[in-house]
Amino acid sequence: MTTATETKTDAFLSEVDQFSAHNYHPLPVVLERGEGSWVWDVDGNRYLDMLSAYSALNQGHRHPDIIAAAVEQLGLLTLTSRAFHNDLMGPFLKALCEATGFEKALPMNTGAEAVETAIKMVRKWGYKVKGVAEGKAEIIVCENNFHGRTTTIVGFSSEAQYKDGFGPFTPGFVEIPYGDADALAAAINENTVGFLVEPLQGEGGVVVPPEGYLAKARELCSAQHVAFIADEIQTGLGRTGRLFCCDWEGVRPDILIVGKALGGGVYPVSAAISDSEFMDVYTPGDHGSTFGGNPLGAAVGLASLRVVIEEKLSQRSDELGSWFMSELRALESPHVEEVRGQGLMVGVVIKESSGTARPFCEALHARGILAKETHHQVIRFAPPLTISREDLEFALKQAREVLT
Ligand code: IF1
Repeated sequence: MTTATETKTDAFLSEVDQFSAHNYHPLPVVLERGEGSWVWDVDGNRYLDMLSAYSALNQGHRHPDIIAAAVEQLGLLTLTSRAFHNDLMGPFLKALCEATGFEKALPMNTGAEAVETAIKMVRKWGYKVKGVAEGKAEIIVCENNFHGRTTTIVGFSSEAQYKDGFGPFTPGFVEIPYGDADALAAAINENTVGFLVEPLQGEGGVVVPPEGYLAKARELCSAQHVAFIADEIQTGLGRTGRLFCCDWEGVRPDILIVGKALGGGVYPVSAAISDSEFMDVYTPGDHGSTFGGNPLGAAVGLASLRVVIEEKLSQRSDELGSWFMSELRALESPHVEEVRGQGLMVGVVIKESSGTARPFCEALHARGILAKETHHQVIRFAPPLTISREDLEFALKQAREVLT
């Protein structure tokens, strides 16, 4: 029951507390509407969204072109399953291949499914093409990685909590330190089929690897016949100031994984993308998804991709991100250890002596800015790439008050 002093927010929070699994610790804000970079809560407060659903909203909330494409498709056909064809999947995958420069794409829904798609693809490629002995395939992954929440994926996480209580895990993964090309060189052996890496670690705390790392890793993989698999689910589609973060070092992966913003914040759309050498290991019955490649997702994916390209969101991200980061650095906050990132993927690292990042996020919330901490010490700023300079100035003003 809602009493006079109880807000609508309080009522929603207690309902969720009662009926939802307790697998999250969100900020106590209940949103009911969004437009562009702004969201409104159930009590009428307005906030600037500086998280954009962990980069799934690069195009902003309810981008008109994406909504129009979704609405049009809702009036025609939404799901066929892959037992039949639909007339949107082809155009969507063609556009995706053209934008990324690959020959083929396999559509899924969530990021974790696309990662699993890449894992299965590279294992089968290892056995059928590279000639690895049955059951011996190894995939090298990085410490501090985040690739999703399936049992296989959490099995190669270095974060104790992600695995605790969820074993036994899938074997065949080897962990090396992130950003260390020598460690990669040392870890590769005749059973290595792939190297799975985030070109910039998001959940790991917005960790930018040393310059030249991706190019060096690419070289090592090419020399040893190991597939370079880039998880660009969070870094892709303009987030870091290039269409893909690997573009910063002119690196073309063998398998590119995209998700999040491919669905424009409207619908889950992901894909594993590669040339035929890898994709063609899949034969009918090997892999699939009820919803992957469905016409609604394809229409949304096509529109989402177009918006990123036509509105030059990579360039916006690069320009606004550079400016935003330099302004944050210029604050010279006594609480800030470091400001790091690429494009509009920015991490503000709070000094241990100043506590954790959480109270800073709460203070920002109170000032109309939604941001979320990651790895205790890092405030992550990742607004929609469509954000205006004025709105980013507002965020900066609030950050200044909270940090200094
Ligand atoms: C949550 C984190 C971010 C990802 C990369 C694959 C996936 C993700 C590089 C899986 C997903 C999400 C998951 C989401 C919050 C978010 C997140 F904090 F959990 F780690 F962004 F940093 N590869 N990241 O970042 O994609 O299956 O979720 O579609 O609440 O778990 P998914």
